[in-house]
This record gives sequence, C-alpha cells and structure tokens, in this order.
Amino acid sequence: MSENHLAKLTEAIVQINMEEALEIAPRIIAGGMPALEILNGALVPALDRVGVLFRDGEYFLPDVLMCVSIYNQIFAQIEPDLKQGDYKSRGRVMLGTVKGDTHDIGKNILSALLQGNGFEVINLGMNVPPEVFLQKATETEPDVIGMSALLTTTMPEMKKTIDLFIKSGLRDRYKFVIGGAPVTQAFADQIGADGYGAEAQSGVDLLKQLLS
Ligand code: B12
Repeated sequence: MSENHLAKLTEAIVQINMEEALEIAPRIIAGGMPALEILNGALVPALDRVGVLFRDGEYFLPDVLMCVSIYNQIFAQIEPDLKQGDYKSRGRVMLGTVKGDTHDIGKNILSALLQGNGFEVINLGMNVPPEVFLQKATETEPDVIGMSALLTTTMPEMKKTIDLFIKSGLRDRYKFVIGGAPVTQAFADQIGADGYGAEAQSGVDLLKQLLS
C-alpha cells in the first residue's frame, strides 16, 4: 500500500464519496500500514482540506458533517491499533474540549495515542465548563489536565479554567497542557499553562517529559 492509496483515501473523504472511502480504507489497513501513518497521511489532511473549503464558502456545515462521519467510521477501524502499546501506567491524564466548543476529533486522537503510550485517560468529552474540569479533577486526581479548543472564541475558556483552579488553591496539584489548531505556545505562556502541543504526537512527548 502506497502514498498513492493514502492520497486516494484523502480525496474520497474530501469529495464525500463514502462508498469509495470505505472501500479503500480497509484495504490500506489490511495491507499492514501502521495506524498512525494512515491517520497523518490521509485522515488529518482530508479534514484540513475540508476546513479550507468550509472557510472559503465552498462547503457548508452539512458537507463538513458528512466528511466527519466518513472520517469517524475510518478512525473507528484504526483506533484499536492506535491504543495498542506497552502498558506502563505513565500517569493519569484528564482531557476535555472547553466550554462552547464541540470540536473533539483532535482531542480524541490525542486520547487514543496517550492510551497507546501507557497513559490512563479520563475523557470528559466536549463543551466542558471550568467548574466541571475542577469537580472532575478533585474526584479523579489526574496528574495532567489537557484542554482542547478549535475556536478563537473559546480559547479564553482555557484561561478561565486555570484561573478557577488558582482561585480554589488547587493550581499546583496539576500540570495543565493545551492544544487545538488556533492555540500557540505564546498563548500557553500567557495563560500560565505548563505546556502546549502542536499535534497529538508532540502532546504525547510533552506529557512524557512533564511526568518524567
Ligand atoms: C470538523 C470541523 C467541525 C465539525 C466538528 C465535529 C467534531 N466532532 O469535532 C463541526 C461540523 C461540528 C464543526 C462546527 C463548527 N465549526 Co468547525 N471545523 C471543523 C474542521 C473542518 C476540522 C477540525 C478538525 O477536526 N481537525 C483535525 C484535527 C485532527 O485537528 P485539531 O483539532 O487541530 O487537533 C490536532 C492538534 O491541534 C492537537 N490537539 C488538539 N487538541 C489538543 C489538546 C491538547 C492538550 C494537545 C496537547 C494537543 C491537541 O492534536 C490533534 C491531532 O494532531 C475545522 C477546520 C480545520 N482544518 O481545523 C473547522 C473549524 C475549526 N470550524 C470553524 C467554525 C467557525 C465552526 C462553527 C462555528 C461553524 C458554524 N457556523 O456553526 C461550528 C462551531 C461549533 C462549536 N460550538 O464548536 C472554524 C473556526 C474559526 C476560528 N478561527 O475560530 C474552522 C477553523 C473552519 C474555518 N476554516 O473557518 N466544525
């Protein structure tokens, strides 16, 4: 299975050709290509292109949702492979997409990769208010709290969440890491987060480093 097949898969997702996408993907998987390569070589690039089409007004929300639906069906096929790894219990990570934000694809990729790297993951889902991060943290005592935001308008919720922990006197119990397409290292520094990951794999490396 070659880069050509990955490109065809990307194209089928972008063109909302479910039949073709669901025909090519299992063949690539059966050919033995590692899940991470399929993810980074076809699925994520497809969503990137869909994002551009959406931004430029060529695709509308229903189109994006159709692409996401195809993406989800293929992700479900490679997820078990992403989660497979040597379990060493490197630490406990709580993940959530911040309040007002329902983008959870990137966070779920991070979750799968973390599990594959021996982390225990508590996934709070999407649209998580600061109070829920706080309540769940005191209930489950994670080592790290990871927040995701895809909208510039929801990024301030990350600061609100860290500020709530400061106000509650619990900030120093946890490490905070943040990510999502509009987030930057400068923003992480500005809001007092302990780290920022540009993509899921660097997020995993960051956590290994923070907990070593
Ligand atoms: C899919 C999608 C949707 C889907 C989401 C489905 C879902 N279940 O997630 C739907 C259709 C629901 C949607 C809705 C909307 N969307 Co939208 N969406 C996208 C799209 C096309 C892809 C996002 C994505 O999944 N990317 C792929 C993943 C893998 O990338 P990622 O999330 O960045 O994650 C990676 C890294 O950032 C990192 N990471 C992510 N989180 C974390 C966390 C930590 C701790 C770490 C370390 C790392 C990390 O790891 C990941 C893997 O490498 C983007 C365009 C784009 N290319 O980003 C627009 C985009 C994000 N959406 C946008 C908009 C405007 C909206 C809507 C407001 C549209 C509307 N008018 O209703 C709504 C908002 C809904 C809401 N309240 O949240 C804009 C945002 C503009 C902005 N600057 O704020 C974008 C950029 C599109 C555009 N070009 O205009 N969207």
